[in-house]
Amino acid sequence: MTGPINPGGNLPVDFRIAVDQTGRAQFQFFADFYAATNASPVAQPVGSFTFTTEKLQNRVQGSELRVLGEDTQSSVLSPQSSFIGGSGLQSGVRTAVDPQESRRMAVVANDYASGNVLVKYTEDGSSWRQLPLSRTVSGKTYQTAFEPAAAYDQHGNLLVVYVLADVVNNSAAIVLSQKLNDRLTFSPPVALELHGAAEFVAVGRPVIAISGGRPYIAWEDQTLAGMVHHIQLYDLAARRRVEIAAGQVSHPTLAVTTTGGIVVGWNDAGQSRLLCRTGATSASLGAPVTVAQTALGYGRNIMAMADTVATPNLTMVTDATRPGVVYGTFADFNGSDLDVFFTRSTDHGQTWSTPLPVGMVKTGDQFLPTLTVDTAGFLALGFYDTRHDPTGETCHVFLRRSQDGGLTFEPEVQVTDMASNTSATNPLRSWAADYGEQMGVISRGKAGMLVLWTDTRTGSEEIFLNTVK
Ligand SMILES: [Ca+2]
Ligand SMILES: [Ca+2]
Repeated sequence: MTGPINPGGNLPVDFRIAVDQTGRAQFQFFADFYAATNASPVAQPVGSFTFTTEKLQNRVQGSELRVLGEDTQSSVLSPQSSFIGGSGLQSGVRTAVDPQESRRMAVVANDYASGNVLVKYTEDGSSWRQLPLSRTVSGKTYQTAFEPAAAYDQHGNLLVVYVLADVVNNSAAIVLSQKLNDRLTFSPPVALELHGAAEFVAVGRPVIAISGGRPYIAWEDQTLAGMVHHIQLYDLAARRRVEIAAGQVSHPTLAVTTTGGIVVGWNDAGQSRLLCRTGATSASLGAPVTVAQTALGYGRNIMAMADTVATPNLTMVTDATRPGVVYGTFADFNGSDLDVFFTRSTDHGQTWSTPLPVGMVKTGDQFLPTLTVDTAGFLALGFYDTRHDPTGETCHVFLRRSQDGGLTFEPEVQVTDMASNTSATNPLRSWAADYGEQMGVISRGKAGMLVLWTDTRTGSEEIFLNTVK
């Protein structure tokens, strides 16, 4: 461009860059500026500039670019507030965050009054939209939907897996529904495993993780005749289902690497050990290896949960900033109460470190842990904890964070300012699910963490949220 610049004046410069509609990755461009004076037509360099940008959404082609460093906005949310509430019980929260745009997040939970799975998602980190997912698959509408889990793929599409079941006739399905990046609604669910009433097969606890554009889903199923349990893995891109384990097995967890590698973990309750299988693809998974021995078996009764047992609840995640590293967390019985442990692998889950306790205080029961790692490599680990209650009946939620890949942890943070109670002393608790087996943590680098848990303070169990900087 050309134009006169008077002494002390300025000349606005603008330029346009076209971005592929599917391109969501960060990119940089470089510009060198030259100026020439009237006296000397030879251009002299003025300066070199580097711009780092990313495209926020695919919705409008070629617009909404922003310069990194301007992202000082963080979620403005009232602390200790109900996030997914309403009449009846809400629990079983899980979370997902878009790996390329951490302001795009989703929270999924059970809503027992309606029998629906609820999804609440945000595109900008501040305004949220909530909707129920369909209970109809293959022309049949089921009585209840529950146990959702969610993940974003590299295009920004949001995938949710959950269970559909008819209690009266034992028919059940594992289904998948997805919201495309630029849509407001979810697709009708498709069944990954479906059993009619006469089959007497129960399915549950689906988990989902996406790697290199390949969604993987794991779940457990159980033939009621003979009580044989299986851990199943479904490779959506290959349309391949793999039976991972059989026996007294439960609680699958799934971690994937950025290069497509898979780690599937589960509780081998019959042998009181946590196992995993790992491989470069779903067709090349190795033999089971031991993540940790436990003293919990399937689980153990604790005062804080009157109706369900505290299980190890193994959760595994990979760290995209540290190739080959996988983290695991689980609860175990120490002879008098429960503690939460952390273990890590540096070889894609082939071998695991000696588990170390996570809580800075081991008094009381620490249980139902969850673990997350963000794209900056910040690791956050949350759990329920009865330490403040000598009776072991009421719980708070605690959080610990590591910025060095789990080698050291920052001091723990108490997330809750009021205790919750799903012990026998609370007649308004969830008599079926207590806390619903899950809590949720989203880590967003230096923007902090969102912690979601099941809270009973209002007298009508619901999902609460707090932000931790
Ligand atoms: Ca303890
Ligand atoms: Ca409620």
